[in-house]
Amino acid sequence: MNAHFQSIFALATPMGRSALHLHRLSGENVFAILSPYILSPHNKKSVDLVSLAKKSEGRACTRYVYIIDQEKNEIDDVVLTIFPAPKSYSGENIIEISVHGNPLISAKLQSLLRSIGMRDAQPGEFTQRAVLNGKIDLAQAEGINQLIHAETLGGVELARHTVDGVLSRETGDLRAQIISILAYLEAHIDFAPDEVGDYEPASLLPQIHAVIERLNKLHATFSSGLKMREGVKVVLLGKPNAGKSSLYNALLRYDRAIVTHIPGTTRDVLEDRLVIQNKDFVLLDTAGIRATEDEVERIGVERSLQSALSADVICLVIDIHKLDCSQIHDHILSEIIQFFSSVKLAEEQKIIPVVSKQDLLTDEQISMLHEFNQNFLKLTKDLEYKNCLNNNLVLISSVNTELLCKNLVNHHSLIIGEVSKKENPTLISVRQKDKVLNAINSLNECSKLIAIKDYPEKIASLINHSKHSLEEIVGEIHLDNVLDKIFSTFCIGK
Ligand SMILES: Nc1nc2c(ncn2[C@@H]2O[C@H](COP(=O)(O)OP(=O)(O)O)[C@@H](O)[C@H]2O)c(=O)[nH]1
Ligand SMILES: [Mg+2]
Repeated sequence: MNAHFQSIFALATPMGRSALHLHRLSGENVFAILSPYILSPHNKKSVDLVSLAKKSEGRACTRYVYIIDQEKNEIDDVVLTIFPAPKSYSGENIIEISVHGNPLISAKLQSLLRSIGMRDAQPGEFTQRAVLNGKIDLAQAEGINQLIHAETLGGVELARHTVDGVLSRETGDLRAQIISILAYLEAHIDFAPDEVGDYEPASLLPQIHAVIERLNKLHATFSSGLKMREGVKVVLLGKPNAGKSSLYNALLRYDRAIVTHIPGTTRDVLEDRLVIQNKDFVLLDTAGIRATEDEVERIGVERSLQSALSADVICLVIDIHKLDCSQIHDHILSEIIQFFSSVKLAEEQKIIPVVSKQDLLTDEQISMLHEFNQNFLKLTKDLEYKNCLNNNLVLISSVNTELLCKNLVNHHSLIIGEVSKKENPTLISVRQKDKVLNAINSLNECSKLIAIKDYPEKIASLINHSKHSLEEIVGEIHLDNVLDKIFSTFCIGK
C-alpha cells in the first residue's frame, strides 16, 4: 500500500483534561479495521461500520457506542461519527470519536489504534490527503491553516474567504485567460500562416496587459491583507504630558500604561491589540518627544520616532488646556509642523491631530478649536506632507474616545480597502505572493519579446511559465517537498 494512504489517526483537540477529546481516523479501511472494537450499548454486539456506511448511503452517520480494546475491556462510551468517502474532509473514509476528555482514556484508545495497524498522523496530514484527493486545492488548504492560527478577527475573515475558494476562482480565471493567449501562439507554432493567418504577436498585447494588471492588483492584496490580519498600526505620539498614556489606557479600557504628572514617564514603546467594531488595530504608546539629557529617555524618544515610521495612523496628541485662546491656532500648527520636520512620512501614512484633556478645556478654548477646524484647509495649505493629515480635522478627545474610535474605524476601511469584501480575492501567504510575482515577471518579459516580434516558441514558453506559477498557487502542479513544507506548519489532527 502507498505509505500516503495507510490509515492514520490523531487527537484533533488539545491533549488536556477537558469535557471531550475528539479523535479523527482516516483511511480506506478504517471502518473495517475498527468495527470489531465497537459495541452497541444495548446488546453489546459489535457494530459493523462498513454496513452502517452502506445503509447511510454515503452520508455521515452518528452513533452512541462503546469502544473496547483487544482484551475486550471497555475503553469508554463514546459518540462516533462515520463520514464515508468521498463526502468527508480528507476524501477517504473518516471516523470521528468523542471520548471523555481524560488523557488516560485517549492514550488507551490511541494504543488500540496503533496495535490494529493504524499510525499517528503527521501535522496537516488529513488536509494533505484532502488536497491529494481533490477535495480542496492548495490555496484553500493554506486558508484552513490560517483559519486555525489567525490571531485576529480580520485574519479569520480573510482565511474564510480563501477556504470558500475566492482566490482559487481568481487564479482559475487568470489561468483561462493565459491559456487563450497560449492558443494563438501554439497555432502559429503548429500551423503555417496560410492556415492560421500572419503571425502578429502584437495583437496579444492588450490581453497580456489586462492579465498583468489583474495580477498586479492581486499582488497588492498581500500587503493590505497582512494589515487586515495583523491589525492597522496606530501610534500615539506627542510631547511629554500631552495625555498619550491616558488616551492609550482609555482606548484599551484598562490601566495598561503608567500615567503621572511627571513629564517623561513613558520610556519604552508599549504595544497592544485593540479591536474596535470588529476591526483589528495594533495600538502603540510612546515616550513624549522632547530634547533631553536623560540617556534612557533619549533612547525612548528615538524609539517613538522610529515607531512613527512604520505607523499606518499617527495620533498626534496635543495639550492646549493651559493656553490662551489667542495662542491655540498657532500652537496646533506649530506642533504639526514640528512633527512633520522630525519624521519623514509616506503619503499613505495618516496623521490624526488629537487635542487631549477635553474635561479641562473652557468653552472658549473649545470654540477656538471648532474655528480652527473650519479654517483647517486654509491654515494648513502650506504644509509639506499635508496629504497625511486626517480628513483635515482636529479631534477633541481624551477619556471620551468615541470620535477618535469612529475615525480609526474609517481609516481602517480606507487602509484595508477592497480586500475585506468577501467576493475579492486576497493573497494570504508569501508563497502565493511569490508565485503571482513570478507570473507577472514572465508576462512582462513576454511583452519585451513581442515588441521585437520574437519566435512564437520563445513567447509561448514564457506564457507557460506564468501559467505554471498560477497553477502552483492552487497546487495543480505539486512537488512533494512543497507539500511537506506547507503541511509541516499545520496542527496534528487537521
Ligand atoms: N484632567 C485630565 N487630565 C489628564 C487627561 N489626560 C491626561 N491627563 C493628565 O496629564 C498628565 C500626563 O498624562 P499622561 O497620560 O501620562 O501623558 P503622556 O506623558 O503624554 O503619556 C497626568 O497627570 C494625567 O493625569 C485628561 O483627559 N483629563
Ligand atoms: Mg506616557
